[in-house]
Amino acid sequence: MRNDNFKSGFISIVGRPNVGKSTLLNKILRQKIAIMSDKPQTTRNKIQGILTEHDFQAIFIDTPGIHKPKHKLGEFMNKQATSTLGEVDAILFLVEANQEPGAGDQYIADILKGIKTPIILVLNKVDLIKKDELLLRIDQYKDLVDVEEIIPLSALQGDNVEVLIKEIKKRLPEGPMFFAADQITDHPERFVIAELIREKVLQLTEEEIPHSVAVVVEQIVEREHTDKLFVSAVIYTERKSQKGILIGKDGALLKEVGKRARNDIERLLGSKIYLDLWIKVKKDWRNHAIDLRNFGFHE
Ligand code: GDP
Ligand code: K
Ligand code: MG
Repeated sequence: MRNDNFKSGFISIVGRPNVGKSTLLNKILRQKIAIMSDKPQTTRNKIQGILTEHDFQAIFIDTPGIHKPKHKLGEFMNKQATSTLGEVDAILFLVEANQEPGAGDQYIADILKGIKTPIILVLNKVDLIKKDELLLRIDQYKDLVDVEEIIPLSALQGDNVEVLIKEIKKRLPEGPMFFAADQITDHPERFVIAELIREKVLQLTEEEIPHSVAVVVEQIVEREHTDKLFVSAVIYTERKSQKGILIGKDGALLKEVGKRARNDIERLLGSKIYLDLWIKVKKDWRNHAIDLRNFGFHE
């Protein structure tokens, strides 16, 4: 790949809960992955998604503390948010076009006021309103904070998302490819979670089973109308007989694996989860390089 004039940089997406941040990110990343939650995380500046095109790479990062905290952590959280937002190349401030500005929007706007980073105001959910209503909303939102650009769009339907991507690209400085072109997230939790599940299988089985098992976490997604994260994983075995053993009498063994793993995963993610476990037979997976790569083993 030619690297002359390649651009790269970091983008924060902020907005109160349910304005459509996750939906927008999925759309920007062309729904290759469902994106993780904004549940409390120990890591700062968590990478949520990476968009790479031939001439740029935009890295979307999570901003800790941008949701109004319920406890007295307020000031500390605000400082964290402020320093992160000051370091990125652009901020997408998402609001809902079908509603007037509320206290949640104001809270975020107040944090943004002290920050020099260019802000793009994204009026999401325009599919829910009429055109004259949009003009009114633009008028109501434009004074919340100084913005460089106002982009009405529908994250759900994808309208105008390409325009937003162009605006993002404009604000990226020249820079290297930080991540491989096919990498869309840096989500080490996936691998840790897979290992936790495999560990429970090892605890609960004997003999040949442990060596013939591989675990792949397929999804870690936020579900609407629930606080739980939905985690789905597949336990691969090499033979049908092993699948039977792993399921156990009336499904008892698999249930126990799930129960133990769920506890650990909840602690890891700091969030309640729903764990969806499947067992699949994949003959000789250990001998197939391509499978190994899919399972997250790299030379
Ligand atoms: P987040 O909490 O900011 O990450 O919001 P989500 O992405 O989880 O979206 C919250 C809700 O708004 C979901 O039910 C989405 O389907 C819905 N939503 C997101 N974007 C749009 C949009 O452009 N139009 C409509 N009608 N609904 C949307
Ligand atoms: K949500
Ligand atoms: Mg979200």
